[in-house]
Amino acid sequence: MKKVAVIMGSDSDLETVSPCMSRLDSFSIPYEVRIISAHRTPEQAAEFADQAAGQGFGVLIAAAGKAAHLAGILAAHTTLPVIGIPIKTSMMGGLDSLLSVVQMPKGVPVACVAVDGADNAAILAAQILALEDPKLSEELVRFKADQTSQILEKDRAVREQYSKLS
Ligand code: RP5
Repeated sequence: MKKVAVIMGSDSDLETVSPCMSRLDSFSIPYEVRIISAHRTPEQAAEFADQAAGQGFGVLIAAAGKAAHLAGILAAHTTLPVIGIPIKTSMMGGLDSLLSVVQMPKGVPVACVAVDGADNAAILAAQILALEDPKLSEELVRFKADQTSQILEKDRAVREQYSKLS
């Protein structure tokens, strides 16, 4: 199976990004984690993306906050799919990061998950890799079915506990 790169702009993003690694673990997807900054280590960002396809990566996940250009700079240097995670910020609650990730110019797409959406980034990466991996595809079907069962059970419990029918 191809690897996922989980790249963050700063070690201050690590706690927010860690659910991404947990979810990739749950699907037994191999991954590498890096701290590479679009602004502080721009050469490393370009070099990583330039070489990623040749090094066995299938999807790049890029988490960054504020002027969050990491996903964009990676996407500029690869044809692999890039998923951006906008990180919540103290000043604008992550709206700054969200717009920086999502407003890519025509020709250089980045898939953007929710602010702090590390878990969804991993699930989306799994869905991309599953296109060429029937076993992973089956795991995703099971994952969705489990999720549905859990919500149905919560619905049953809340109806039982709170409904007043007379
Ligand atoms: C971005 O700026 C990082 O991705 C981080 O979310 C934010 C703040 O970085 P630090 O100043 O905490 O290193 O580049």
